[in-house]
Amino acid sequence: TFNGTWKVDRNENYEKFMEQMGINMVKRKLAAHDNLKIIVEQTGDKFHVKESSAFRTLEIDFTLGVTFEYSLADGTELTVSGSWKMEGDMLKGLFTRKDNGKQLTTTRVIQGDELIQSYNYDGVDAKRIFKRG
Ligand code: MYR
Repeated sequence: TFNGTWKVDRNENYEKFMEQMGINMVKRKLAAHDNLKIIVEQTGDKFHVKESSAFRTLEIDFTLGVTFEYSLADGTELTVSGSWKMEGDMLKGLFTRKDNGKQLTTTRVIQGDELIQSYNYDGVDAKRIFKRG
């Protein structure tokens, strides 16, 4: 169900979230308009995600329940480590920042024709909402 091409359509509270993450203002302004696109290919419990944005292109492979590392697209050395699991129709990610040990949780769910990705870090929630591209 997550398979396909998804382009970010709008954000909710994403700048506040990035601020809480410690991303500086210039990068926040750029990241709020990064034209993020993800292409998701799921085969069983394995995912291949092609990410492209104004910042970079990247291919990520992960398996549900298996820890991997992911570096954020903001150009800093910010790296998280964690994993995704499936709960019903929802992808739930639990990641830990390598620099400070704080947790970042994120979920992906399909609602109608949209993919909603929610984020929580240090008490701040945000969403990025994607449409099929
Ligand atoms: C993927 O499934 O696309 C790869 C793994 C994503 C890990 C999610 C980590 C959260 C990214 C937060 C970006 C916030 C930038 C301040």
